[in-house]
Amino acid sequence: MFKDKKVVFSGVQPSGMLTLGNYLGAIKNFSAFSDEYHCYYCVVDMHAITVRQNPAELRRRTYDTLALYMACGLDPEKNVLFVQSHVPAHAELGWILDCYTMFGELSRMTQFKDKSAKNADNINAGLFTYPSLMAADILLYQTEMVPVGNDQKQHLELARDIANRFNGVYGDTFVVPDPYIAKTSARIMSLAEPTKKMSKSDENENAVIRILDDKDTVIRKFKRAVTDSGCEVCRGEGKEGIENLMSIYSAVTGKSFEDIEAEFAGRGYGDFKLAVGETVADSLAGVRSEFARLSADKKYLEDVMAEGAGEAARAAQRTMSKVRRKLGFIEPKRG
Ligand code: AQP
Repeated sequence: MFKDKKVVFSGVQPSGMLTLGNYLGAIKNFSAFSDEYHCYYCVVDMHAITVRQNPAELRRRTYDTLALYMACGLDPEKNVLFVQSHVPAHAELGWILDCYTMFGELSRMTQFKDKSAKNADNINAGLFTYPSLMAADILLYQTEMVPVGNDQKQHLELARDIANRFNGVYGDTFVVPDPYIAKTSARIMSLAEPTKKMSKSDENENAVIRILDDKDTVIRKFKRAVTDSGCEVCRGEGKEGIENLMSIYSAVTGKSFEDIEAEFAGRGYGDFKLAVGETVADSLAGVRSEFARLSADKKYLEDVMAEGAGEAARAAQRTMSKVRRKLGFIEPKRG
């Protein structure tokens, strides 16, 4: 499929119905790379089980996430779309990289601290070593660039450190990846608590816009969004709620913050919230209808998964042969 192109890799966990944060911070940017790069986009189900999942829901969300990738514009002819657990090399390299990742480094990861606080009864080893599996996901494909939201920046820096450490011991093995972080949509905040990131696993439905929410729901959630007691649409101390809505509106329309301030000068929050709601809902309408079409065809989704896993596994094997050789493992004879 690809020749002489640099590699892009990214993934999304099927840990809930995807949010506007996942869309604007990550998926919406994926298709921009499809022509110039070899793109691997993965549904990272192995990461999702670091938090307890209902098996039937995990299975359904894995299909749904793949369908959403395509509904958001990822053409399986131009991108390798696959499911992480279908390519066992992720787990294999994940273990190897665990042995090149320091306890102190993992202890400093803010996502581990946040998720341990949220899941105090299930602080498992996988939650702790999540970043070395994520490094494996990326390094397996000799990835140059990783489009992610701002919350993944720290994990990506660790992936770079792990790659450099391994390369330092064994000589050039892995490409050292760079993050690609969109400017205005890098961190979409919760509509209920605008100092907190919008997360798909948030239990408060009013805090989260789901990509598949219908128009009325989107508008209702934006109308309820927590703001402040003022009325001016602008950034400033204590205006995190309005700033979040401005970032969302800017990401969807391409307008600058100055243009948005001018457009809503003297019009109050009600008007602004309605405009954000309508604009977001309209921008997602095409994704919703395409998702409905694709998700009805399970056989097609399974064909895409199988094709993607085959292609990904071949690329992953090239890296694994190199890694095994460098480590001193005996390459197994293939029968
Ligand atoms: N609020 C956000 N703003 C911008 N980008 C975001 N991303 C997530 N939330 C926001 C980006 O979406 C991609 C996929 O995320 P993930 O599935 O790997 O897990 P996450 O970062 O932990 O996302 P969630 O929604 O918060 O999931 P849960 O609730 O399961 O933990 C990543 O590129 C991420 O940066």
